[in-house]
Amino acid sequence: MGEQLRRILEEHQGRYVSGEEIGRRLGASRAAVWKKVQALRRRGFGIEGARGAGYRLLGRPDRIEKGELISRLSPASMWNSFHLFPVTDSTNIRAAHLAEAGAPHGTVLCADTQTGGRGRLGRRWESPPGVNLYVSLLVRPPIDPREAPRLTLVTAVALAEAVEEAAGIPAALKWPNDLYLHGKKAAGILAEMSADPDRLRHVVIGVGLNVNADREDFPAGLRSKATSLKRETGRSHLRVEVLARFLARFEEAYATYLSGGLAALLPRWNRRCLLSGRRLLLRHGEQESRGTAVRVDEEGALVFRPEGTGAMRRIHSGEILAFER
Ligand code: BT5
Repeated sequence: MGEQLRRILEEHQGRYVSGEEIGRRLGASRAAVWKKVQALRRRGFGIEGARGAGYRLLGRPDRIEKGELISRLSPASMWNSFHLFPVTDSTNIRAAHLAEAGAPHGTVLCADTQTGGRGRLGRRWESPPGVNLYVSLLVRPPIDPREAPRLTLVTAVALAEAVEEAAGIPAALKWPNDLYLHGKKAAGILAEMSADPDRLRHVVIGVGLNVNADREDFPAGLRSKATSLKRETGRSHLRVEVLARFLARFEEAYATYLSGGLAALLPRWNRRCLLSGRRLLLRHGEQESRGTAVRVDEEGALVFRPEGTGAMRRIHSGEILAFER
C-alpha cells in the first residue's frame, strides 16, 4: 500500500510534486491521492502539502516494512516469504525452526533487534535496536553438505558488493566470514546447516551488518574494533534499501555459484581479500600457526604459507587470531 506514492515522492528528493501529476501517475483522483498521503503519514513519513504546489517528502522513518521491501525487489526474485520481527532472540534460531516446519527455499527473516544474537563458536553478536540489519536467509541448495561452508564466501561477496553500492566505499573481506570497512569490522556471517549424512536439508545464512550504529551503540570493548556504514561515510543509510540491494546481490552470486562453482566468484572475493600478503596467527583444529596468507582458493580454503617453510598449506576451516595491519 502506498509504495508507488512513496517512490514518486522519493524520486523528487524533497521537491514538490503536484497533486495532479501524482494523480495521473497513480490513475487516482485528487481525493484518493490525499488518502494515500494520509496513509503514508500514519506510517511515519513527513509529507508537507501546500496548496498550488503539491506534496513533498520532508523525512521518513528508517523502518523495514514487508510491502516496501517487496516493492524494492524484482518481481521474479527468489525471495518469496518474509518474516519481520521487532525483536527476537536470534534470526538464525527462528530460521532453523521455520526450516524444520517446512518453510520454503527463499525465506527471509529480519529483526530490528536481537536479544541473543550469535556469532561463531558461541560468541555474541551485539544487536542494538533501530540501527542495523540482522538478517537470516533460508536456502535449500542442491549441493553436497561438504560444500555448504562455501556459501559463507558466496554471501560475503554479495554483501561486500551491496555495501559498496550503497555506501560508495570499498569493503574488504576477512576469511572466512567478516566484512571490514577501513580496517574495522562492520559485518559478520554465520552459516548453519542441517544435513543428513549425504543430503543437505537446508542452510541458514545469518548476516549482521552495522548500518547506522554510532560508537556509543557498541559496548566499550568493541568501540575501537567495530564500525558501521554511517561511521565510515558520515551519513545515514536507509536499512530497507541496503537490505534490498543485498538480497538482489545474493541472488545473483548464489546463481553464479550453483552454475560455475566458487571459482566463478573467486576474483570478486580475492580482489577484496583483507589478508592476502599479510602475516597472521591462525588456529586450525588444535594447532596454532604463524605465516602469510596468500589467497582463497576454489574450495573456499585459505592458502597459507607457514613461517619458515616453503610449502603452502590449504586451511579449510580455522580462525584468524591476529593479523598484521
Ligand atoms: C560473526 O561471528 O561475525 C557472525 C555474526 C552473525 C550475526 C548474525 S545477525 C543475524 C543472525 N542471527 C544471529 O544470531 N546471528 C546472525 P564471529 O566471527 O564469531 O564474530 C563475533 C565477534 O565479533 C564478537 O566476539 C565480537 O568481537 C565482534 N562483534 C560482536 N558484535 C559485533 C557487531 N555488532 N559489530 C562488529 N563486531 C561485533
